[in-house]
Amino acid sequence: MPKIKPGHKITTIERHIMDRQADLPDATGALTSLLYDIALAGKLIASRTTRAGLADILGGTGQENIQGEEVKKLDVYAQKVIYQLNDHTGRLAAMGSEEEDEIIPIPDKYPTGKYVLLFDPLDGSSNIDFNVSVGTIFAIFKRKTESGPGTLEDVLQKGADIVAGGYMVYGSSTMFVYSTGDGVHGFTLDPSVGEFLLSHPNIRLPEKPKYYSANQGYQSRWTEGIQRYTRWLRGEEGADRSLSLRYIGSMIADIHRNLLGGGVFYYPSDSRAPTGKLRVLYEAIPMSFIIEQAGGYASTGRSPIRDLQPTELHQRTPLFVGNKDLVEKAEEFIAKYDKA
Ligand code: AHM
Repeated sequence: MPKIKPGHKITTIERHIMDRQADLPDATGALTSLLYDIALAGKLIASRTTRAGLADILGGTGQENIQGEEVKKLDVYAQKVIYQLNDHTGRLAAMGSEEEDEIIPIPDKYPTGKYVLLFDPLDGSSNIDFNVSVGTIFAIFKRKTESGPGTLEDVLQKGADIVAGGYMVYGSSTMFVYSTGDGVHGFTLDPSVGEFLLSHPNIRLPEKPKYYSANQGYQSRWTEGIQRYTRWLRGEEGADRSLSLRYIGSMIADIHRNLLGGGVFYYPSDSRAPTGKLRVLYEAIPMSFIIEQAGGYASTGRSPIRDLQPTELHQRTPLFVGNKDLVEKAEEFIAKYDKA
């Protein structure tokens, strides 16, 4: 696991992002500032999630979001923080959030910019009441239209076109993990000074994976291909190794662990959810980008996530993400046993 050695120089997230900007001759600083504001949102959200058991913010708001799931109060807070830090900066043409049914426009009184920001403000929020790690996921694209308010065309982009993405995980420590296409870098929040410090430079998936992560409670709903694949991961079906099962049920935490320990996370389609559960734009694309930048691979089970062209804001997809050989094996089982 890549970790900073004692005595290594201390790099703040601001320094790290700025150093990367210096390598790009035509950079205007907009992306740098955007990433920095996302990190700031992460600090604000972390300060609430770590006090979730103390404040009167647990439980639902009584509203339902577009997915029909109960909205937790911390989701609402996280959504507001990210929006308010980004609506007026002139860097964005529009935003999209898992918590909002429509594209989020930039208010008329503020200028628009060249990027769009898509985010899941608090992934895994059904776990908050149980003190389980949750997180924020984000994806940044360049707008497609020339100017004016951002449109659906600007936000419905393929993973292959992502400019930057990553996540913040609010766990035993808060981490910010991001990529701008030159590898994956992880920072740990030092809460005593409020700074994200580089703790995991150039993260690469370990070559020998340890874990497989899926909700095996749904096994009876899975196709034959997925059931056989799962048995293969457990050392059956002709496999020459077996992996340990780890499933938190909070995607960021599951994928983050597998990023550092090696493994595969999958949330397939099943007889009740024919398109899977996870959202293309807010979950699959950014998490797949991180894993691929760390040397892994992400697939729908039949084709690369990065080639998937979303046609709806809240589109869902089956997702297989992790070490390349493990994800390719899923594609093999699906191609062999499941009808397209
Ligand atoms: P959410 O948007 O309600 O937070 O749902 C997304 C979460 C993921 O973090 C996680 O991987 C998955 O739902 C768990 O689903 P399940 O409980 O069906 O295993």
